Amino acid sequence: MMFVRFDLLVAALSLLHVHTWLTMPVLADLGFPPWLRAAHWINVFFIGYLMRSGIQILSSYPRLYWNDHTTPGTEWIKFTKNDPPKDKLWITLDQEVPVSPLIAQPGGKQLGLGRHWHFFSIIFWLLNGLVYVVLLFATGEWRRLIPTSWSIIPDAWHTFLTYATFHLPPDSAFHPYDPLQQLAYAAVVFLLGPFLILTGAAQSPALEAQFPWYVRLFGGRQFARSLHFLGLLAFIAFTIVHTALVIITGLGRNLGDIVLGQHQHDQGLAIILGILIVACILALYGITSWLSQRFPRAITHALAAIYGPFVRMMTLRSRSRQEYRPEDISPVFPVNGEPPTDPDYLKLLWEDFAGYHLEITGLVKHPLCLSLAEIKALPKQTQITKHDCIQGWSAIGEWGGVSLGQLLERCEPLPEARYLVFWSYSDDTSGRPFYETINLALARHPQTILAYEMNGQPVPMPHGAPLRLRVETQLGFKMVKWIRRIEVVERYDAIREGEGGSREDNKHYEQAAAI
Ligand SMILES: Nc1nc2c(c(=O)[nH]1)N[C@H]1C(S)=C(S)[C@@H](COP(=O)(O)O)O[C@H]1N2
Ligand SMILES: [Mo]
Repeated sequence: MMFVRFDLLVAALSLLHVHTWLTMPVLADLGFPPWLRAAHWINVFFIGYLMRSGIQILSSYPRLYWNDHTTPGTEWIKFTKNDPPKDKLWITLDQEVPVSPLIAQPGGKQLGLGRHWHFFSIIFWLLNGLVYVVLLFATGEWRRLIPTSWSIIPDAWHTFLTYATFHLPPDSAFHPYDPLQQLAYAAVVFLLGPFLILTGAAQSPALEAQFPWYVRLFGGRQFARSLHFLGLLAFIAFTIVHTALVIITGLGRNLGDIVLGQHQHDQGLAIILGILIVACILALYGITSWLSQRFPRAITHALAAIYGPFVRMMTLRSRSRQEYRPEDISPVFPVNGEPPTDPDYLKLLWEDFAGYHLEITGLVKHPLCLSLAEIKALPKQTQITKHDCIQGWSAIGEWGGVSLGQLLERCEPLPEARYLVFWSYSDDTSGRPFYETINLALARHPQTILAYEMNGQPVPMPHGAPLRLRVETQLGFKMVKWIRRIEVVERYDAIREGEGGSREDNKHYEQAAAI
């Protein structure tokens, strides 16, 4: 998708004489060609999904920050009154708020599904946008959109004053757009759109692991998240003003243009068709939200099947790593996941883990069983990295432990081995042992470690004592805490619900959580 050769595409289009029919009706009579009208409504459809699923994602941690520590109390805006208690252990999952399906896709506390809808829509929104921009330049339609003279600025100001004093510009001001409209549309297409793409990408842990400088350009992940949210607000504001002006300046005439291609056509018909299109779009949001709530697993699989290949295409395999400075370490590192209540674990905790053993079994030549002392005697690796929770918060910490790749070298996975299953002493939200899987490539990433130290101290109990996984290209939920044992397997579909982990089974998160 990223490798589209615009020059070749444009050349191919002109060879096919697409040029001639695409521009019909020609610019001179100010009609809108069919491709442009289609692109407009496809855009509306997917932007709606993006806004709705964006609100869904935000609601799982409805606080925004200008710093990557997301220290409680330092948010610049929040959409919840449920502040974390100061006097007892709280987990970030408690911060999630349910949202109405009227404004969110699919509504409720469905972060996992919200993300699937977001990623699915991005693909089609981008493809539609690409086709639109290519055709815009291939046909000369761009001349309507992109200002070619600086006089657009005073002209737009003049138009603004006209609207602001509750007047309408004269018909002669529309070519077919008035200067303010042209400027606003051009800014939305060529500035706001790209801005949302870039700030969205800056929130991906895999991207940050490969290109830490890129995320730093935006002042960090939380800065990017806040900017992404402001972009959403800008889009909502644009949608409101745009719709209002479409109605005020002549609904029949405007819908005539964007539905039928010509405002001279039957305006009554244009209004009926326009309302029908909008009603269909809204109905599809409703139906797909309902289906997502009713059949979450089927919808997850369907959406992931569509966007998965695109995500895999962009999967980052780089060896490069995050390395923050000691002064970057967060003052408070939030906790997520309820600690174990298993008597075996409590006994170990009581004895300061003297009796703890880590087992690595399954498809390996040499199964391992190591005490904590034996693990600590192995070469130690430390790293200062940013933890990205799927809910939206982040924190920087220093982790010390043993390279998982080295442990794998010692136990030698068999040729059919593909995944590692991490079993925890704690329970997940379904009341069964928490587990997660990662593939061998992730397990062998140079920054993947089993950590027994956090910020220079033994890992505190809430953060996963005595041993927790760190896999820095993934979202937080993959990093199993309170590890009981590791199993090497060929496939995970026979384990529990078969989705590849507790969060995948219960909350429909994705198995490879790199974004
Ligand atoms: N056993 C277990 N491990 C877990 C979880 C959990 O609920 N149980 N939560 C995960 C999630 S969602 C996150 S964000 C991180 C949080 O790690 P922290 O508590 O050290 O911040 O742990 C992950 N590991
Ligand atoms: Mo998380």
